[in-house]
Parts: sequence; C-alpha cells; structure tokens
Amino acid sequence: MNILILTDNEFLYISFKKLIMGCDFEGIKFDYFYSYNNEFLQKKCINNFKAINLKKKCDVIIENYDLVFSLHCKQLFPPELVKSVRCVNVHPGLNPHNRGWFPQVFSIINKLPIGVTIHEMDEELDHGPIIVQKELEIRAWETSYDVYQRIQELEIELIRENLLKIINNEYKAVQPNSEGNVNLKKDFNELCEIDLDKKVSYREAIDFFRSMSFKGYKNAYFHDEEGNKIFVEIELEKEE
Ligand code: 0FX
Repeated sequence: MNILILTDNEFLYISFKKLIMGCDFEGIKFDYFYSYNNEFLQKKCINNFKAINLKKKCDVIIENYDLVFSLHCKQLFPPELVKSVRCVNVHPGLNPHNRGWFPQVFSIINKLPIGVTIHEMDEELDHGPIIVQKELEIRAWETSYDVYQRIQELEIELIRENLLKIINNEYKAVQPNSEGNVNLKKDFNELCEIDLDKKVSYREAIDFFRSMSFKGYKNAYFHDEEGNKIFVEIELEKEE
C-alpha cells in the first residue's frame, strides 16, 4: 500500500513522522511532499521531503497511491484526484463551522465552535464526510496563537488514535448536518484593517485583538494621519 502525505506545516510533518516511527506499518510505504510554492520548506532541504504541484502530477498520484493525507496542504485538490483516490484531510477547525481559512481566528470573533476535524475530501473546501472530530473550548485569556497551539496538539492526538482505522478503511464517515460557513484568505485580510471609527464594546474589541494576535505575524493595523501603517496586537495574562 502506498500512502501520500501532503503537508505545508513543519510541525505536523515532524510529529507525523515521529508517530509513524513508533508503530508497525509493515507493507505500507509513506511518501512526503510539500507544495511546489512553499519557499520556507524548500529552503530547509529536508531529505525525502519534496515539492509537488498537484495539478501537474494528478495522474501520477492517481496511478501510484491508494490513500492521500492532507495535513494542511495549501493547494486545492483537483476534482479528478478526490474522485479517484480516497483523500483524507486533517483540518484545524470543527466542520462545518468556519470552514476554510484560519478557523480559530473567526471562532474567537463569531463564537462558532472550534476544534479539529478529520474528514474525507470532496470537491468543496473542508466539506466531505467526517471521520472523527473533537471540539476545543476557547479560554478567555487565549489569543489566536494560544488556541492554534492546542489545535495542533489535538490534531496529532486524533491522528494517533485514528490512523490505523483510516488506513484500513474501518470507519463510518458521517456527512456534516449543515453546510456551515466558509472564510477565505481575503476575509482574513479584510478583517486585519481596523476601522478606527467603528463603535464596539470592550468585549468585542478584546476578542477582535486576541483573534489577530499570533506570535510571528503582524495582522491588525490602522493608518495614522501621516499614512504610517501601525500594527496592533494584544497580550493577555491570567492571574495565577
Ligand atoms: O496550515 P494552516 O494552519 O492552515 C491553513 C488554513 O487555515 C486551513 O483551513 C487549511 N486547511 C490549511 C491548508 O491552511 O495555515 P498557516 O500555517 O498559514 O497559519 C497558521 C496560523 O497562523 C493561522 O491559523 C493564523 C496565523 N497566521 C498566519 C498567517 C499566514 C496569522 O495570524 N497571520 C498570517 O498572516
């Protein structure tokens, strides 16, 4: 059996490989690829972890693999691929709520549930039948970064618990009970521009700023009178 792992996320790549090492997967070959336009992973030059363009290599994948895993693969899966091979997506959100881009950012703001979903892929974004999912509570002192760290841990936990069942096709996937809602990258980008004249409560303001606070990224901003772009983030601390 040949399994293709597609990931643009270094933490998930390393954690998945560690998890595989501790288990007996006799007769199963895992191949690892990242997206052709992922410059960060390209620069890392990791052995046996190569770039792939899904559109261009779709036929090769269909011919050579029995199962495809997306662990945050940033490319859209071509319809022929999801129709021909079982493709399973590990998604950092609780489908069907806030499908698409950066689910925890939107959940902090719109209060829709957040968690992790492992599901079979169809032609729509984060949409197919759900194999397993688990909800996470967002705590009042957490930023987007904090919630995301716990999401990633939960992703690995759910993969560990369900990988064999998924490989052996020994599960019953269930269609989500509604279409839910979808957020795109452009929705996130629009959110980043602060409307300085908008009237909101402190609760809404704190939620907005914590949804925009993620170590290593500059998200929310406004322009001052001289046209300078000013970035804003928030720090929260729970009293011990
Ligand atoms: O890999 P990923 O965590 O997930 C994204 C989508 O959210 C997900 O729905 C899709 N299945 C997957 C393929 O791609 O994205 P990331 O590593 O680019 O970002 C991780 C977190 O970092 C994100 O949840 C919020 C934060 N972030 C990221 C960027 C690029 C920011 O706060 N600002 C940013 O500009």
